[in-house]
Amino acid sequence: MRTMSPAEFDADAVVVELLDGGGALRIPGLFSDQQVAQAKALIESDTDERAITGSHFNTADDDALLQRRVWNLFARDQVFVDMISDPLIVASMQAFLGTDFIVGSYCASRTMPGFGGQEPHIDYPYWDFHRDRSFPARINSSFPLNCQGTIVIDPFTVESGATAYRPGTASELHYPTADDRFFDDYQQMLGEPGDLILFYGLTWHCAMPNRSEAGRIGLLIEFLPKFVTPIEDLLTDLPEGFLDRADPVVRQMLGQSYPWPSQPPHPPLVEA
Ligand SMILES: O=C(O)CCC(=O)C(=O)O
Repeated sequence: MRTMSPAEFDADAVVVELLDGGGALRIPGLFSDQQVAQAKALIESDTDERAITGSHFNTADDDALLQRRVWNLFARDQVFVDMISDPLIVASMQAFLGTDFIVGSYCASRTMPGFGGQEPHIDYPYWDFHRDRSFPARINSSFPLNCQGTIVIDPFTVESGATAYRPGTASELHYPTADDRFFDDYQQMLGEPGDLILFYGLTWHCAMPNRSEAGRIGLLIEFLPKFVTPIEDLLTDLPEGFLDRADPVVRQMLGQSYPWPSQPPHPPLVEA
């Protein structure tokens, strides 16, 4: 996986790496120790043994207990809003998905010791591409409809189950099957707390088993072009007045700059 330090950041080079290179890229040390510690404390508290008896965890489902998620981090705390608004993230997504990109999902995933790993997959909006006839004719990988971001909170190591991926698989739109023998040939997105990893969601990937003694937290972001419907309802649980107080880029991420569907007369967008 290519590493690009914040000092050598180049948004056009990010695009080339995601589309024409291996499909994944790491920007080390983007977030401060303080941000990481704050995020970690909040997610650990939301996913500790007491919290998982709460309504959104299905305690009858072992997988859900071993991969614990906290959804809609916009609504959780300002630290998460600050992290997703990092200028290097914004510049990367503007270059990759267009200036009016939006966020489709922003959650934390904490895999616990004993977690068995995920099936290899590709991400929304392609995640049911195994039903390929439900997609438009001749859909292809020539331009992106998704970018995934992982903010590393706990060390992403081989032992803790850093995300596995098969470099180069984004060049062809194909949902991985057993015949692709993903686990015969993969690399892992290793990272340190505070790193950002970007990858194109067409790249075959999955969370790996957590064989360490500790939880492994990553903040998982899904970015989309302006016209793709988000997978997660990010608006309903926002605190009162959140959108009025939010920075323009956060409002844009939450779809507030895109006026359609609308009531007639349908507004044309005017260049700002
Ligand atoms: O947590 C990971 O390593 C990857 C997560 C992922 O791909 C997913 O939840 O769809």
